[in-house]
Amino acid sequence: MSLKNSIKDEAHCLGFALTGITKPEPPPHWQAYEHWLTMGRHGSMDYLNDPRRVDPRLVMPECCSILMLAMSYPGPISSAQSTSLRMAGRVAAYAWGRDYHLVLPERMKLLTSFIETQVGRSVPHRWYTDTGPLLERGLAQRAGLGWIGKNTCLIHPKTGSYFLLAEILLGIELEPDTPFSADRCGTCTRCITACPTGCILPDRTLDARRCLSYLTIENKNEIPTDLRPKLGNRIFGCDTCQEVCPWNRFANQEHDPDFNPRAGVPNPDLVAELALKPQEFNRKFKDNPVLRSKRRGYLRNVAVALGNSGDPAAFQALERAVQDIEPLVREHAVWARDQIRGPNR
Ligand code: B12
Ligand code: SF4
Ligand code: SF4
Repeated sequence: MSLKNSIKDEAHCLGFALTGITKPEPPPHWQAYEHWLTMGRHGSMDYLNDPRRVDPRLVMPECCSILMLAMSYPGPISSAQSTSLRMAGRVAAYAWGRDYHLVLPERMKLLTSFIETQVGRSVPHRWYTDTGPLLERGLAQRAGLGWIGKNTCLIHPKTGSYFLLAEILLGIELEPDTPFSADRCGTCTRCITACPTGCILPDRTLDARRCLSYLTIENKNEIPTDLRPKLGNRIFGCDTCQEVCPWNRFANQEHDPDFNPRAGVPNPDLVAELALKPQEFNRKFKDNPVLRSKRRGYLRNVAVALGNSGDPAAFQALERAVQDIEPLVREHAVWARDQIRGPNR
């Protein structure tokens, strides 16, 4: 078996659903990324403004090949989106289990050791999953993992889009795979119609400043008041543009067990979440992606979701949160309380 095929086989054994090789050249459509930055559509994510993102050789000059990898997580269609709770929140499916920033590097470490054993010497390498200055979707498309849909997600015809990307930059030559050149979106526009804030743009990018994933995770400050009602009961991330995608309906639902939903994470009781003390929050979300939003970001979102419920049963919990130790939580709790009782009483 060729080195490339044995690496791919090992990657599958380690839980990667998709694999592909590409060259360390600027990804296709990198101009779209530069235009996106110029328009300020990245919001406060200043780390994205990094010239290395358009050229992987600036990240690792001795890189000869990039091994692109994808690992599946359970899609919201497959399990726990239904709940009998009166006021339940909704957490994006990628964040139901163990944090992928922990899971994927562990597997890439094992894969790199395997590669070095096969080659018989140490191989210069770097691995990333969301953590490096690379345009992962563009590189994955060129490595043959799928196409970039109108919702801007990378989609594979059999695996759908509920997966996370990672890559190992390698100092060895491997034959590149054929890019995934087809566009399987066709005339479909479901994601554009379903997006609650209308932030999906016609050039396969989106205005992150209006995306609920950005507003509930990356944004560390106040959520603009006109967008708060759009959150509905989403308290961490948003899956809407993937949930409506027909390619996810028939996708293979196998996923890595590390991403199995943890009890109380996918659809938590909003009133209970708003009462989480700092230590309780840290304990509940240990090794889970929600931890990265910190208690103040998470409770900010929970308060907005309770306000959006319009349910008087949320009133007392919000009254308590108006006294929270975090100013960010207090401000959103005041807004949410006013959604329920009206502002002037
Ligand atoms: C910043 C960021 C975000 C931002 C902005 C997202 C965006 N669409 O730009 C926010 C916070 C909103 C976000 C949200 C989410 N994210 Co995010 N995010 C990133 C990050 C760190 C950078 C993306 C980026 O550079 N955006 C700028 C745009 C311009 O670049 P791009 O997304 O790569 O888009 C390409 C297309 O626009 C394409 N293009 C432009 N014009 C054209 C024209 C044609 C014809 C074609 C084919 C392509 C094309 O070129 C661009 C450059 O290659 C990546 C990791 C990484 N390092 O790449 C993860 C990443 C994209 N996110 C990921 C995930 C899982 C999510 C969420 C699903 C999480 C959630 N459930 O809430 C949502 C999905 C929202 C969505 N529809 O994109 C995964 C995506 C996996 C996949 N299957 O695609 C990634 C790859 C992380 C990872 N390692 O797995 N994310
Ligand atoms: S993640 Fe939600 S808000 Fe963001 S583009 Fe998709 S549907 Fe719209
Ligand atoms: S919902 Fe339709 S248009 Fe949007 S990404 Fe999926 S197939 Fe493409």
